[in-house]
Amino acid sequence: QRNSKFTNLSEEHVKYFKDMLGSESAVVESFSKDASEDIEPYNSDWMRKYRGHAKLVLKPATTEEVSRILKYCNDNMLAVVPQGGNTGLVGGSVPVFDEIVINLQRMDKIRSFDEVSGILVADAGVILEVADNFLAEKKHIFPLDLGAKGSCQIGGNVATNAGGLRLLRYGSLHGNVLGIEAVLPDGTVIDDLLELRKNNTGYDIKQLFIGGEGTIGIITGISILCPQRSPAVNVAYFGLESFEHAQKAFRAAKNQLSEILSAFEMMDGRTQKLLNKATGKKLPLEGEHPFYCLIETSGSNTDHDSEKLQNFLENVMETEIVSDGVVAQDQTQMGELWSCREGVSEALGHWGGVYKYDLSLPIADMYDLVNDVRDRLTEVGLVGDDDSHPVVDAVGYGHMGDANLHLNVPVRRYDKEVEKQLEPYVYEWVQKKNGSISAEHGLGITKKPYIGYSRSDTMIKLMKQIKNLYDPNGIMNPYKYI
Ligand code: FAD
Ligand code: 2HG
Ligand code: ZN
Repeated sequence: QRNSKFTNLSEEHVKYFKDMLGSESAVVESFSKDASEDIEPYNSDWMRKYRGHAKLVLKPATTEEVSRILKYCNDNMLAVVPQGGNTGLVGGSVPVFDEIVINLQRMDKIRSFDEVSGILVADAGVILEVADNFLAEKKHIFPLDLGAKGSCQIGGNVATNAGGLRLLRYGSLHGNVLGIEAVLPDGTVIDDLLELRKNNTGYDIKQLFIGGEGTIGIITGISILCPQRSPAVNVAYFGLESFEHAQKAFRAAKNQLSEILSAFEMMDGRTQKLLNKATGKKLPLEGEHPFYCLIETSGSNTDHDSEKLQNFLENVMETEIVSDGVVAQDQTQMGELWSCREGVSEALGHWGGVYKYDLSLPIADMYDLVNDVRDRLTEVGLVGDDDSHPVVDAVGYGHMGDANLHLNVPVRRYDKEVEKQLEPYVYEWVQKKNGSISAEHGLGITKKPYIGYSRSDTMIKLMKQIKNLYDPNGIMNPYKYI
């Protein structure tokens, strides 16, 4: 149900925004029929699972413009949805009804970089890969990396508190983001773009925006601590006999590679098989293995790292922890090995749709859920190789180093019967293990009804109080989060 407290957009509103933003490219609208196709990409999400009905997209180029837009929307009860690269996986970045999309893509400037402290200050709309390439030239690295780096924006990353492939090494954005510039719905600019590692002067309000998913304000700039880029990087890819072997490999990697270990990712054999089926990509190892791991090391001394990695490899082969493995010999091979992990999310969409569950679970129990879900779907005859079965398979992969499982159920079509088998079953399973129903993707619209499986009534009440305090009219990304 569209909330009737929100005003319907009128020609007069559109004219106001056009006059304010001036530039043609800053406003996309579908009041005139020929513009309706242009607005389509802003109305549908990366998974093509959600479709909104926005008639207006605004692309401010400055914080001042964001402030004026939000103040006008708040005064006129016009609902809005902040949008970055629109790569989010919980339907948070697209409108549900006719909310105005405020897209940050024109706010794309690096503001400053301090080579001594490693602190980067940049507009929220800078693409993650652009930021990382800029930092590479300065021998630094963005402390976050993920498969959507070519499209997602650093503001979107902060708004979702994205985890990704480097969290094991560099920690979460809650620690790395040092300052935030954001605009509240009433137009107030929060200028907290500090470049300090330490600042114990009261509540750390920026933390509310990290993972706030655009529900209390729009992030327009961030300052972030960026580590030195490691000159020696190695990537290895292993085949393993069982999930127990994967756990042993993780322990061995922590033990023996210790400070140079920068990623430890897990993919089950079914994931890799489907990647191959969907993309035709040849897998790095001969034969099939029930599990695969990808390990990355990053350090400052090539000889030292190579020796450590060599010893580790010898050890895990001798002790039969891993069955087979390959180490990348150059940059191209590193990219090849990484693509076996980074390409998974997109490949699994090949059959038509994917039910995605992004979960934090105790590592030891993590994979049992994938088996249980597959058994459950198989028992009721929903899984099969041909078109008469909606489900292709149930697979598991993820950031094993962070105890973060991605349970994916690729389907030929979204199907109520499949959904009924999966939900709330998966959420109840996770709750029993004291896990989290959203490890890194956020709540958006997908997880909103299920927050109670991971948060107590008291916590939810406090969250609602925060929402009401910052956004009393409720115009910011309505129908989502809580
Ligand atoms: P959007 O999708 O545009 O927006 C996401 C949410 O943030 C929405 O609620 C939106 O309203 C809000 N928002 C966006 N910008 C702002 C802003 N400036 N101010 C306030 N709110 C804002 N996530 C992980 O954590 N780890 C991964 O490894 C990972 N891998 C991925 C791989 C692929 C192939 C894809 C498609 C996605 C992946 N993601 C991953 C999901 C991840 O959340 C997003 O990719 C990314 O963080 C979102 O950035 P975005 O700019 O696309 O934001
Ligand atoms: C990843 O780690 C992303 O690849 C996406 O977080 C996971 O698509 C998914 O379920
Ligand atoms: Zn992930």
